[in-house]
Amino acid sequence: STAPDWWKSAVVYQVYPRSFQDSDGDGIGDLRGILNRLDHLERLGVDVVWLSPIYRSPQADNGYDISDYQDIDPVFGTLAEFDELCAAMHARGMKLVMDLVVNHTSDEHPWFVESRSSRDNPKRDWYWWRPARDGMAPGAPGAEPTNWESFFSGPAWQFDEASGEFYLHLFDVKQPDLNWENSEVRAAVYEMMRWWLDRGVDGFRMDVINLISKHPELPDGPVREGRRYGDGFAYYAGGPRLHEFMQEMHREVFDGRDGLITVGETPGVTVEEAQLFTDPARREVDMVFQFEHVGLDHGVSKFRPRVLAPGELAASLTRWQEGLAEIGWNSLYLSNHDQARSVSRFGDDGDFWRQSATALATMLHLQRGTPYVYQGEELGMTNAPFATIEEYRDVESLNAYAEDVSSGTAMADAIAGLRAMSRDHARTPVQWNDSPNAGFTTGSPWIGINPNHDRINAAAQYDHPDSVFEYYRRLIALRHELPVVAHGSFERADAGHPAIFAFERLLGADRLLVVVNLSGAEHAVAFAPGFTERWHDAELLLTNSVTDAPAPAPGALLGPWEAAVYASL
Ligand code: ISL
Repeated sequence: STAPDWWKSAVVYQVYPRSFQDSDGDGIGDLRGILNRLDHLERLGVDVVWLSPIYRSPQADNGYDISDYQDIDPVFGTLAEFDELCAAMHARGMKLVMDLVVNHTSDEHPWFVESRSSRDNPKRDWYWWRPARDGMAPGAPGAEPTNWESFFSGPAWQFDEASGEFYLHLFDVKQPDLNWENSEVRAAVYEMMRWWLDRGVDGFRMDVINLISKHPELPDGPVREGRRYGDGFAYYAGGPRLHEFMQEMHREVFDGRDGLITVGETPGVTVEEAQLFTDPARREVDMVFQFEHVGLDHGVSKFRPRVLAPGELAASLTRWQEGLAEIGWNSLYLSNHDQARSVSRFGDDGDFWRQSATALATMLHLQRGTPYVYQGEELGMTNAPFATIEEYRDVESLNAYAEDVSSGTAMADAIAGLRAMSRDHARTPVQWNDSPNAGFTTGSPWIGINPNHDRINAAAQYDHPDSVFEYYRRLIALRHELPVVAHGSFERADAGHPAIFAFERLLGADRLLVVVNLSGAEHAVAFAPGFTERWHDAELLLTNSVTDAPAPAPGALLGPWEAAVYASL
């Protein structure tokens, strides 16, 4: 579709290529593997496929550390295979979105190799180089130019012996931050983006795009109790030139091109900032990934999670629905390659596995915004049962564990943190069937396959009306069929108990009522007086349960993780 806001009725599917499908037996997923699985995506009915990074990379952060933006990493394939994949997706009516990782490069990118080669290299200023603090010896504690902590533990600065200065890396030491203050950096990035669009891609998911403008004075951040390093977030996120850069990118790259979709990944973004990013009049991006709901269960840190109170998740999502109702647009997601599996984290992957996976999907897909399905979510894939540190692969997890252990945390507590929150839960291979390697590879998989693939897998779910997969299919079809799903307003409805998330979607005379029990206990529904009367002529459009109640009856009991959607169309 070429309507300017076609993406409002679209569903995006995220592929993490390393874990999707291996075609050559090296144990790592690849482009030909994706090509071989396009039937799955077409059957599900998604409109857009976003590929996590496949560019040439030393793979220090699984491809989020890029050493050549205009080539494919040999582990994934070749440019010719990429073109084949892109054409095959287009032939099936699907669009292809690339991951754009331009807050940082790999330290092996030629730009950085040049930049670090000497202080007077012309590319020195393409990255953030600073001397040690106040003439301190570079190895002395606190000699880093700022006290900022890296996202992946330890300081955000690395000393370079040869040139005698530190460089900034908000993520891994192999991910130096680009200096967007330098207009040559920006021009090089825009040129690369145009090259991909000319090649046929349909848009970008922009990695940590709210970090590209830093406060030029690089002030120290507050040090929380018990922490060694400071929190520089206020100075490296949402910086003074952020929206200038976004608008410049739009002018230089997107103006005059149709049918694209752009989504900014923006950790820590507020509703007000999200409006600035996504107000169409400002010409920045179509939507952003906000992080409020995936931070709710963080305790003193990500790896010390807390249990959510009933209603907390719904309250947060409601705030964003209301916050972007008039200006901007939401992206809707519960999982991605950085988050634990949603059914394990927000649902119940034991007794109520199918019921809670479908309840969460109902809640998400029927909100206003563009839904994102992360590979395996449509099968109800769960967290991995990894019990030892040797089973984990992710740099964030390994660093957090090492820091925990070196600071005296009991090993069992450190492992418990990973068991709940590691990014690796999202990265175990997609479970295609019940064969020993789940149909993912004929070789030895780069990360363990979840043993529950004997029970949770695609082959067991296709065409089974009660499966998680078929339920996702119906939800996706509803967005395509009913304009009220894509374009209706969102009105929260009070259903009595805080564990029940109920809302209406309204578009002209078309109305939907979504009622979801986000708990494993039965609750009575108690709508406000008059509400039930308004819905007495409704039809039951979809449910994950056996109920056949034609309309939401007052006092009706909603079973554990029961979801029901009523329509008056
Ligand atoms: O998962 C996180 C750590 O707890 C997030 O803070 C994550 O690092 C943040 O959302 C940024 O993520 C993106 O950029 C990272 C990369 O490691 C992630 O995979 C990517 O999604 C650096 O490129």
